[in-house]
Amino acid sequence: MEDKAKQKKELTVDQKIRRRNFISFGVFGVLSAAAYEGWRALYTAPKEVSGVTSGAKAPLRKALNKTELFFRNFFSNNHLVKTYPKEMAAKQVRHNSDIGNGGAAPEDWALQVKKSTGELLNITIDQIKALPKTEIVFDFKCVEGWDQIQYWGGVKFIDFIEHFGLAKETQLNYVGMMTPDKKYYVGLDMPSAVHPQTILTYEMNGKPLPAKHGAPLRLIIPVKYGIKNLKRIGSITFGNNRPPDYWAEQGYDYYSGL
Ligand SMILES: Nc1nc2c(c(=O)[nH]1)N[C@H]1C(S)=C(S)[C@@H](COP(=O)(O)O)O[C@H]1N2
Ligand SMILES: [Mo]
Repeated sequence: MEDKAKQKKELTVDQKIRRRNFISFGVFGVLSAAAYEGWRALYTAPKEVSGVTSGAKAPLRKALNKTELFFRNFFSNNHLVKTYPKEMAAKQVRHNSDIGNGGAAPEDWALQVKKSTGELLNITIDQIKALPKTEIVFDFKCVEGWDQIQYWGGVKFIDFIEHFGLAKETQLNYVGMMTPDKKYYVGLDMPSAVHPQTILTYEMNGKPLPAKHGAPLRLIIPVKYGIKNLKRIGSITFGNNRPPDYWAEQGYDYYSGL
């Protein structure tokens, strides 16, 4: 009697296992079909046709555009470097190393920009000064351990980008900048380069930029340490690989963010 009952019970357990298996495989099948359908929907989705991102599948592009919007908002609203009133800016501005800084007079200077198509732009200082001016007073920090509140003026890098038709280049990961003699150079991640406080600078304390501070054009990038604030910019390039970086080659942090 007891044995039979036990046998019956075991059978029930066995049946239960079989039923579980059936359900598991059923669920697996349904999910697989759904995944396949999802993939097919994406595969057959129309490509985005407009502008710089044409070729990407539209639903994917939509997600990317969302991400971009998120970052734009993130940087413009939540990650601005602290600024100060002009009265607090140092009158005697500190001066540091001058690798690659100096050379031909501003009249003989031109900024060379290499587009992703390979096309070269030669931009004069007057063309840059004709764009809307932005000023900033912030705490400049050098990795050597000093900092100073300084007052700079120029054109926002993002305004420069838009004016000279370089929007497509901002889809790439990095910006590289070099002195005209290529002796000092920096690599910048794109989000920091297009940050609203990143400025191509031609004024200091409301006057033309002095030679020792990088005339006629230097970079002021408040989200980075001083080492990235290249004096006397000669060329600008864009790419997905890290551009060479003078101090990173000496073992300093490539990102050098604050
Ligand atoms: N061309 C060039 N840019 C440069 C440097 C340099 O040696 N050469 N030094 C960097 C460093 S380490 C700092 S702290 C700042 C100093 O800028 P300043 O001389 O205007 O204070 O410039 C940066 N940009
Ligand atoms: Mo520095």
